[in-house]
Amino acid sequence: MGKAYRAERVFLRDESFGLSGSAGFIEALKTKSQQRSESSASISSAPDESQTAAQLIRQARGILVICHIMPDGDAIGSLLGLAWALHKLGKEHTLACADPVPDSFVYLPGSEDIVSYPEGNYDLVISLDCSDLKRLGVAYDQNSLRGVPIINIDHHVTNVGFGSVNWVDPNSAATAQMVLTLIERLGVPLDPTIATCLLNGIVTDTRGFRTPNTTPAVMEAATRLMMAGASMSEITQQVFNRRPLAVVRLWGRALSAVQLDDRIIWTEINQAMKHECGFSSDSGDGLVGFLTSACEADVGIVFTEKDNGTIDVSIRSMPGIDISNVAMRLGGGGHPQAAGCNLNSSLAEARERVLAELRRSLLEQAAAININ
Ligand SMILES: [Mn+2]
Repeated sequence: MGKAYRAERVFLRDESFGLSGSAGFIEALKTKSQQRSESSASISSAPDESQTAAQLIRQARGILVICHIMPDGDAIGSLLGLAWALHKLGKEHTLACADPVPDSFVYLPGSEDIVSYPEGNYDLVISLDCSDLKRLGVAYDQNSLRGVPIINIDHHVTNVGFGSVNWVDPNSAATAQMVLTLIERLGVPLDPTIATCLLNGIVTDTRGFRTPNTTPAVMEAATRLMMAGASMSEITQQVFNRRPLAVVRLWGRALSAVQLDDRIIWTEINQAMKHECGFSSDSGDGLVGFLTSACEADVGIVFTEKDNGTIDVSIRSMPGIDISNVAMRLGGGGHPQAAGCNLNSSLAEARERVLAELRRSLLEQAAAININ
């Protein structure tokens, strides 16, 4: 039994908090996080940043567009959606991502044009869906790009503002939603290709319109993209309903070894498991969401040993519990309910560090409600 368990029990037993069980605990955390997101709305960027971004793009001659390492559907969708718009504007551009495009997103037009090591002369860098410069990985070469202005377009609450222009909007459900605004500012008409890439970003980051940040504005953006020719059913089929047998087998192995303690559920994937299941890439996305669907858990974690020996940590939480700060303290980032980091350690060390940090954070969050 860890400290978080004991603290939560003491906390729930004290009726002065007016809570009557774990539902009350989550409700109280939810109110707290809503207050936080309301206050963060005032620091989110003014619409001016999108105008500045559009202006810089119009003036640029060679543009490097980059998304974060271990790209997800929003990173790839935003990258390609913007690329097709730049193509229509006749702008020279290169698309870069340090890691390969995951199998689920190879269907997006242009995915084969993304390179790991961009070569060329650029007078503008656009970073998409990335919360800090380190997460651009080898795709961003500090030496050759020294002095080149960076437009940082992102919706992560953990964004550190590393750009020359920082358009960071945590109220957007996906970076693709912001890229849609940018494309409209640039006056580029939508077409089915651009729309499919952007809708892919919105559908994946909202887990199929199921996350708490799925606002009417998100639905309105999705409607516009469908009206421009994107097929919701095809995207959903591609990104959620199909996976290789090797992945199904790997999930089976990982799920049979699942651990639960203090309403935290976790499992691990090591290199040997991947080899035995015939799994060849690093993309195990989706498992952590499934894990966190267990009624007995509030937080789910998957530890994956990558081919390069580092440990990828993927964390999800129930609405009302913020795990982005845990990921950030460990050098990663993300959203209140979906975050991650990459640790240079063994699987066992990563597990101890993350669980300790997470338990500390859950205690702090419980204490914050206690005070208010
Ligand atoms: Mn995103």
